[in-house]
Amino acid sequence: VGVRCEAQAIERESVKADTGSGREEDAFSGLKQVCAVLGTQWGDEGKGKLVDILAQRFDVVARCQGGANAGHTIYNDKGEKFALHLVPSGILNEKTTCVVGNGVVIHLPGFFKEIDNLESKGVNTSGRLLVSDRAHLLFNLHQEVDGLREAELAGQMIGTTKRGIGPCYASKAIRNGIRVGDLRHLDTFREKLDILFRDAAARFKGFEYSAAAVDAEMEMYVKYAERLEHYIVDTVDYVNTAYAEGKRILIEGGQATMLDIDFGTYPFVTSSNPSVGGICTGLGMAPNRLGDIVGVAKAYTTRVGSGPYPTELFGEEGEELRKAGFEWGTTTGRPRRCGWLDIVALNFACTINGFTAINLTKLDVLSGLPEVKLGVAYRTQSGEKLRSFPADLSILEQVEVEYETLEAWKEDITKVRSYAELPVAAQKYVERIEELIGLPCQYIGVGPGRDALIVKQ
Ligand code: 2SA
Ligand code: GDP
Ligand code: MG
Repeated sequence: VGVRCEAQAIERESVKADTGSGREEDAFSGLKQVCAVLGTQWGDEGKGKLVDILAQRFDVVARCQGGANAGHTIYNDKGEKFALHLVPSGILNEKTTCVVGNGVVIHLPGFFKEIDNLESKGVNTSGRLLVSDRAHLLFNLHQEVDGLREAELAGQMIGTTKRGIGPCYASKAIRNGIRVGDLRHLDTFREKLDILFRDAAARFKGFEYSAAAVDAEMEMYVKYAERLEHYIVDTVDYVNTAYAEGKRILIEGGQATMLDIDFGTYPFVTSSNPSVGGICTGLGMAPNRLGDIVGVAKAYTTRVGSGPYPTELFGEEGEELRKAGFEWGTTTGRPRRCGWLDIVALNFACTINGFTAINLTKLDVLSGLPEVKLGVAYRTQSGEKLRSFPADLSILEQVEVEYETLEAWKEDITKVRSYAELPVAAQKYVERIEELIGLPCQYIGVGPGRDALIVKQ
């Protein structure tokens, strides 16, 4: 395995002693004080599951971008399922404090619903959930505008989650957004809301301005302001003080690099930076504090929403993967498009994020297929091999993918817990990926449960 692996091996060796605040030694003891878990593909790689597992070794789990478009499915030890959207996936570990950073956009009705749901399932969130005063509020009107924009785009629609994400980030960028901290100044809050309503009405025929609607929203936010008050903190100060005190911080990415507004398949992307830069801007954490950056990659690929997808499988092949992997959206229930693992896209994500290791997930889903394939290169119509993932969608839409076909395995691997017990064909699949990306697949997922993880030593 290439240069990236060697560098990582040396790094790991040098941090062996840093095992955290007196916790037991385990397979994760080598992780440094700050660790990020980021998506490498088009989302839904299984980031939530890894964050939930790692949360036991961290004091703080933080989200830094996105909003309730994210859907992170996790299972507790009793096998109960939790679908989280805004609340970080560390919430099931009662010793962890969860932070919603400044880069996140927060729909308060949804946020409180999520909290109520967690509480009803016996998860105590009290004092364990902090929200940045700098985070932007996402209003129902942003969701409405999201729907109107999609309708306007007709055949060119992005396929958003319609959770209002793009319009809320647009308000932030155009500087009439309303922040969590503004809930402390209710005297000027209505005026700010009124501007948002008027803006939407001026832009969209289908959006009716009414002072009564502004009043109704205002009434709701007066109540929310009271309920949210004890969650609001300066999370920049909180996270950096925690760091200075030696606390261990885990960062949970939402969406993924190929959906990044700068690096993804623009315009078929989300409106935030799910890649590594989003941590600095969305949490106020300096880049040199990041220790481990784990890239989560599905052993195949999925994409929900529109946009180019070179290794997509259609017809029965795609359907087979969708059923085996249960590939339906956690937030919207939409069927996910499925395809082979795309090494070109994965290498692009490795370059941008500087991953220190990969968590290869859902390897179990490939069991029983007649053969497995890896998309290893893109060629243009004229036969030219591309050096990197192209920005130009007209090129991307026409690339010819070069595949490597590997031997498949029939065995059910969901009970396997050590790398050596994996069928040789599965090992070869993993090792070929490592070779192609020059990084170790240190964690390998073989099922949705917490225990269904192989740590490759
Ligand atoms: P948006 O809503 O503006 O962020 O949509 C823009 C694009 O980003 C994609 N996107 C996602 N892709 C995969 N998973 C996401 N979260 C949910 C999940 C999705 C769901 O965990 O399954 O339930 O449908 C997510 N969030 C945003 C989206 O599909 C658009 O392509
Ligand atoms: P996230 O958005 O990256 O957190 O991923 P999602 O939770 O949206 O989607 C991943 C899905 O795969 C969830 O239903 C997980 O329970 C499930 N999952 C995660 N890892 C594995 C794995 O290794 N094998 C299988 N079969 N399922 C997994
Ligand atoms: Mg998801």
